[in-house]
Parts: sequence; C-alpha cells; structure tokens
Amino acid sequence: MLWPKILVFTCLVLLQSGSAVSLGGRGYDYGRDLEPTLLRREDDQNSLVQPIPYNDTIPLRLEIRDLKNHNETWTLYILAMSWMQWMNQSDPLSWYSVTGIHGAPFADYGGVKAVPGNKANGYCTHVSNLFPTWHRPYLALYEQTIYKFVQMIASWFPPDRREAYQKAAATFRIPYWDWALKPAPGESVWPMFLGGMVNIEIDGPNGVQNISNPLYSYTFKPLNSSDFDQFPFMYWNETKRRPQPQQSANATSDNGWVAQALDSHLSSIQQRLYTLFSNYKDYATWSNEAWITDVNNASTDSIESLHDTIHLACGGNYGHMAIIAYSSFDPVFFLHHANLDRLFAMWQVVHNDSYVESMKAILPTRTIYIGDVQDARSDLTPFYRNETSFWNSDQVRDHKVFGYSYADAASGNRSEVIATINKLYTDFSPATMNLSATRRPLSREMSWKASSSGSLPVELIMNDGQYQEWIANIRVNKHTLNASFNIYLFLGEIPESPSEWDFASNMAGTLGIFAGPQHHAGAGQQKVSGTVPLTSALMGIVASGGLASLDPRHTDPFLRQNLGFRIKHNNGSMVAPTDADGLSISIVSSSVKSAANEHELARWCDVTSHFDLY
Ligand SMILES: *[C@@H]1O[C@H](CO)[C@@H](O)[C@H](O)[C@H]1NC(C)=O
Ligand SMILES: *[C@@H]1O[C@H](CO)[C@@H](O)[C@H](O)[C@H]1NC(C)=O
Ligand SMILES: *[C@@H]1O[C@H](CO)[C@@H](O)[C@H](O)[C@H]1NC(C)=O
Ligand SMILES: *[C@@H]1O[C@H](CO)[C@@H](O)[C@H](O)[C@H]1NC(C)=O
Ligand SMILES: *[C@@H]1O[C@H](CO)[C@@H](O)[C@H](O)[C@H]1NC(C)=O
Ligand SMILES: *[C@@H]1O[C@H](CO)[C@@H](O)[C@H](O)[C@H]1NC(C)=O
Ligand SMILES: *[C@@H]1O[C@H](CO)[C@@H](O)[C@H](O)[C@H]1NC(C)=O
Ligand SMILES: *[C@@H]1O[C@H](CO)[C@@H](O)[C@H](O)[C@H]1NC(C)=O
Ligand SMILES: *[C@@H]1O[C@H](CO)[C@@H](O)[C@H](O)[C@H]1NC(C)=O
Ligand SMILES: *[C@@H]1O[C@H](CO)[C@@H](O)[C@H](O)[C@H]1NC(C)=O
Ligand SMILES: *[C@@H]1O[C@H](CO)[C@@H](O)[C@H](O)[C@H]1NC(C)=O
Ligand SMILES: *[C@@H]1O[C@H](CO)[C@@H](O)[C@H](O)[C@H]1NC(C)=O
Ligand SMILES: [Cu+2]
Repeated sequence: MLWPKILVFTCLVLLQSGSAVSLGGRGYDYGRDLEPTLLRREDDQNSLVQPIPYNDTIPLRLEIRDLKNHNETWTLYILAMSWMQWMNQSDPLSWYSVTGIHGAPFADYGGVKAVPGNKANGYCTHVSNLFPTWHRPYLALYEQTIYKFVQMIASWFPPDRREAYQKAAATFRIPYWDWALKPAPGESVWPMFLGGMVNIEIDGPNGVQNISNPLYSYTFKPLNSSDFDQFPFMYWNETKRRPQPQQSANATSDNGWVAQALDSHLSSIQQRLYTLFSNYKDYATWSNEAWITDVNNASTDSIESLHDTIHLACGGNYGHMAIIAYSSFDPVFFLHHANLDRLFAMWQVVHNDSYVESMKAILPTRTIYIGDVQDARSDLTPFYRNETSFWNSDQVRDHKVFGYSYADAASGNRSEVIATINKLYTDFSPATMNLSATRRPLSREMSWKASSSGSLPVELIMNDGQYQEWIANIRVNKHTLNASFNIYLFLGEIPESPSEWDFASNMAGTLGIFAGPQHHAGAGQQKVSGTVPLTSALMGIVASGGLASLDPRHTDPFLRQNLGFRIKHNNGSMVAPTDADGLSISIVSSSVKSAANEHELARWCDVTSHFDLY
C-alpha cells in the first residue's frame, strides 16, 4: 500500500468565508464573496440539539466507503467538513468549537458553565455509565452542524446541477467508519482517503479543484499553544497520527503505520466485538471500562475499552487520537464515534431490556464531580433539548429521536440484527463455523490470523457444535503511568525491541489503555479492565500443527508454557510490570455453543479460570 509519509502543503490565500487565514493547506474557492450567507442569529444556539426533519423513511448514516460511492453526497460531505474546519475558531459552529466540547481547550459551550473546581475538564464522560449515551447527542450536534453547511453548499451549485445536490442534501446524514469490518481483498481497514491523501480533488459549485483533505488532518486556524500545553502539541499546527520522529516539534504523520496497526489488530478487535454482542447482556458491564467486581470473570471487557484500542491505533504514540483531551480534533474521531453509536444501537436491539443504571462518577467532567451519582435521568451537558433542559439518557434511548438511523439497526428486528452481526463480525471466530460447515464445504474463507498454512479441520475446533474460547482478562490502574499505554500478549519468543511488537507475527493481541496527565483534573487511581482474545491466534497454531486442539487439556499447558506479555508506554519505551500499578492478567476459557442458525448468536457457558499470567 502506498502511504505517503511526507506532508506537502501549498500555502494559498483563501477566499472562503471571508475570514480564512493562510496557514498551510487550502479550502475550496467558491469564486465569490459568501460571507453574508454564513451566520444567522439562531446559530448562536447550536447547543440546542434538535432532530433533523425528514419525510417518509428515516435517513441513514452510511459507512464512509459506501457514502463515497454517492458522488453528490460525498462532494457535499467533503466540502462541509472543509468549510467547518476553515471557520473562525470563535464561531460556535466551527470545527474548533464543536470538537472542543469533548476536552481541550476546556471552554464553556452554549453558556453551560463549569462547576467550581472543574474548569480544567471537557464535558465528555469516560469510565462512566453515560459513555455511550453522552456521545449520542454529541454526534447529533455535530450532525446538525454539518447538515446546515451541506444545505448551504448545495444551494450554491449552478442551476443545472443544483437539483441533484439539493436532493442528496435533503437526506444527508454523517457517515461512520466500521473499523471491525474485514476490508475488501487488497485493501486496508484504514481507507486511503482517510490516511493516504493530503489533498483531495472535488467537483464543487465552482468546478473541479484540489483542496486540503479535511479527513486527513485538521489544521488549527490558528493554533493557540496555551490550549495544547503538552510538548510537542504546542508546536503542531495540525492534528497528527503516529507522529514521527517521536516527540519532535517537526514530526509528521505516519498513516502507513496506522493502517498496518489496524489491519494487524483486526482479528482481536472483531473477536472482542462479537463477544460484546453475544456474552455481555448487561448495559452496566457492556458500556464502560470501570472495573466492576465480577465473581464470574466473564465481563472484563466493555465497548469503551474496545473503543480505547481504536483511539490508540489511530493516534499511535502521542498522536492526537491517543490523548483523550485532544482526540476529538482529529477528523477520524466522529467517524469512529458514529460507528460506536451504531454498535450501541445494534446492541440495544439485541439486549433491549437493559439500560443505564445508576453509578457513581469515577472521573470528573466539566459539570460532574467524582462520586456524583449518574443515572438515566442525569443531564447530558451541554446538549440542550429545549431552552431550559438538557437531554438525558432515557430521552436518547431510541436514537431515531434525532432523525437518523443505520441500515444495520433501523428495523429494530432482533433476529435480523443478529444475522447481520453473524455475517459481519465472525471472520476470526468459530462462532458460526458449524453453521457454515453445514451449508458450504469446509473451505470457508476464514482468515485465521496466523495461518496462511491451509485449512483447519472443523473437528479439531468443534465438538458437537461446541468450542472453547480463550481470553486474557486484564485489569490495571488507568492513570498508573499518567499516559496512555499498551499491553501486548505474545505466543512464543518476544522480540527484543518495543518497536517490533506491534507487527510481530506471534503477537496475539494488545489492549490499549487510553489515559493521560491532564484530561481529568483531580482523578485518582481507578481500576479499568479489558480483554485480549486468544482464540483466533490459537486456531492458527492448531491449523499449523503446533497445538492439538482448543481443549483445555491441550491449550492450558500450551499457554502456561508459551504465553508472555510486555507493556509499552505511549512514548515507545518498555515499562516493567512492577511499575504498572494494579496490573493483573488472568487466563480464562469458556465453552461456547456455536450459532445453530443465522438468527442466533453463539451462546457462552460459564467461564473457567486457568492461571494468572501476572
Ligand atoms: C474571529 O472572530 C473574532 C471574534 O469575532 C475576531 O475578533 C477575530 O478577528 C476573527 N479571527 C479571524 C482570523 O478572522
Ligand atoms: C419534505 O417534503 C416537502 C414537500 O415535498 C419539501 O418541501 C421538504 O423540503 C421535504 N423535506 C425534507 C427534509 O426532505
Ligand atoms: C462518480 O464519480 C466517479 C469518480 O469521480 C466517476 O467515475 C463516476 O462516473 C461518477 N458516477 C456518477 C453516477 O456520476
Ligand atoms: C489535482 O491533483 C492531482 C494530483 O496532483 C492532479 O492529477 C489533478 O490534475 C489536480 N486537479 C486539478 C483540478 O488541479
Ligand atoms: C489562548 O488560550 C488562552 C487559554 O485558554 C486564552 O487565555 C487566550 O485568550 C487564547 N488566545 C487567543 C489569541 O485566543
Ligand atoms: C505553525 O504556525 C505558526 C504560525 O503561523 C508558524 O510560526 C510556525 O512555524 C508553524 N509551525 C510549524 C511546525 O509549521
Ligand atoms: C526535524 O527532524 C529531523 C529528523 O527527522 C531533525 O534532524 C531536525 O533537526 C528536526 N528539526 C527541528 C527544527 O527540530
Ligand atoms: C476469577 O479469577 C480469579 C483470578 O484472577 C480467581 O482467583 C477466581 O477464582 C476466579 N473466579 C471464578 C469464579 O472462577
Ligand atoms: C424487546 O424485544 C422483544 C422482542 O423483539 C419485544 O417483544 C419487547 O417488547 C422489546 N422490549 C422493549 C423494552 O422494547
Ligand atoms: C423543556 O422540557 C422539560 C422536560 O420535558 C419541560 O418540563 C419544560 O417545560 C420544557 N421547557 C420549555 C421552555 O419548553
Ligand atoms: C424479523 O425478521 C425475521 C427474519 O427476517 C422475520 O421472519 C420476522 O417476521 C421479523 N419480525 C418482525 C416482528 O417483523
Ligand atoms: C453442529 O451442531 C450440531 C448440534 O447443534 C452437532 O450435532 C453437529 O455435530 C455440529 N457440527 C459440527 C461440524 O460440529
Ligand atoms: Cu472516543
């Protein structure tokens, strides 16, 4: 894959919105003075989040690779993103203001004031029962903003093209990026237009032009270094992914590494996702990474912990996405979170009887103190539902309240959503193996991580429709290093240099812990938990003859002998396990009944504890 590592910016003076500055990169030249059309009084109230109206069927948020095939929609999306990014940062509709709600610059939005003592926080809720629900109105606010620009830009097309663009604009909704989907052969999980194109050619109202790709990075207009006071962020005029050289003021993004990281973690990511759908029935354990005492050792993972792993893969060491308070400025943030919102909607259809229960806040936000009890009626600030009150989790339980849906959740039909989950997310799991074996010959195109070495006889994995899942349950204090870090599991000899860990062929999986020094002022030590699935890596070893079966009598001794781990700090250095406060890694297995038909998920039996790796 051809991933350019060097950024080349053309510095040109901008016409757009009349207030743009030439700080590198360029926006679209509409060829006329557009300033008067821009701001209306009502846009000052952007914190009022309202449903986007529609006629007939509810408009869908599309997967971004699908949206790209709709030419008018794609053009409007890119132009609207670019417009938002070029706006004056003090404007409440600007990229800077909207993304700034999450963390830095730690400013009030929509007049919603910080509670005393919590000014050094954004509004986002992490390690919290509100993690999935807070991001829902946040995405809706972002969507209503982009939608406004899309309508405006569509109206600027010349009369002969206008109708087609206005038609596309009427049902426009933001896209999502499915990082758990196995890409088409020869392609990366990380689409070229997200990470491989500094500039993008767009056929807008004023003809074909090359503009700075608004999906590649966001360029501050301008950077206020006191808002990003961590070195070297205070020098970076644009968002970076896996910046190289590390911790250098003149680092450039290495999107090739991001693509490789996402591709090599896909098996782990997909196995975790399938397990979160099939074995996590309670919202409390599914929703967030706070470690909840779990006598059964069966619910150590969470959608939030999986989400952290994506943040760290996109950011690499010290990129914006890897820092909670800076992550939202990277254009991939909303694509990632729209996917999470979709997975949330799908999970809700499957487990529709479980929802937000009260829980004490573990981290502070701009409006929440540590220890404040949060429940389904707690305010999701700063998102107003009407002039006097905020949205709460109960009110956003049905995502359709905001006027959008997803093809994979819109029907609300449980058996259809399960069929979709079985279809999309079992490339690396035996969960549907029995099912396909009965329908197709054994040569199902399964992509076992470690096996290019031929087919895997089903009877080595399945016994009467049952198989074994193997998982490493990990707990650690989130802020133990005051930085994000990764825990890697290996089968066999561990490469010496930390730089080789990510792509080592015997790396079984990694758990990313998303943390940082100043995201949540006043946060104490708190335990978080997550998992690294081992099943797919073990199947690869079974396929190549290194292990007789997944049965505990073979696999338990194999893992005791071969499983090892390492910890890597966000700065790329190795961390001794003794320096990771509260660390525990324990190996468990469960017997799982594979799906009997496409409308059923695999069913998990009780979890058995085997041994503690640490
Ligand atoms: C942005 O808007 C603020 C407030 O209206 C104004 O003072 C400032 O000059 C504007 N900045 C630019 C670059 O136009
Ligand atoms: C709904 O239909 C009416 C009447 O055809 C039209 O004026 C309006 O623009 C449509 N709205 C949307 C969001 O499609
Ligand atoms: C969409 O755009 C692509 C490439 O820009 C072009 O090849 C294709 O013909 C367009 N499709 C339609 C339906 O306009
Ligand atoms: C945009 O850039 C590409 C690649 O540099 C070039 O081939 C193309 O002609 C450019 N298009 C325009 C309209 O300048
Ligand atoms: C930069 O940020 C600091 C701290 O948030 C603020 O006091 C200052 O006014 C900002 N400067 C500009 C030019 O916006
Ligand atoms: C960032 O922008 C500022 C202001 O335009 C400029 O002085 C500085 O050299 C830029 N930094 C880099 C690393 O490009
Ligand atoms: C920029 O990075 C290169 C290494 O890629 C280094 O040699 C050079 O000294 C750096 N320049 C500055 C101004 O930091
Ligand atoms: C859960 O795991 C711990 C070790 O991490 C073990 O001591 C305990 O017995 C396990 N509980 C069950 C019910 O297996
Ligand atoms: C949950 O789904 C079941 C089966 O699809 C349905 O009968 C039930 O009414 C739903 N419950 C809620 C609270 O939506
Ligand atoms: C806002 O909504 C709340 C809760 O539904 C309601 O009690 C209140 O009267 C509403 N306020 C206005 C101004 O409509
Ligand atoms: C749900 O989908 C299944 C499979 O497509 C279908 O048989 C069933 O009738 C649907 N249920 C409802 C309530 O529409
Ligand atoms: C598939 O499952 C059924 C029971 O549900 C079992 O009888 C059959 O042996 C299984 N097939 C394989 C290949 O394991
Ligand atoms: Cu996030």
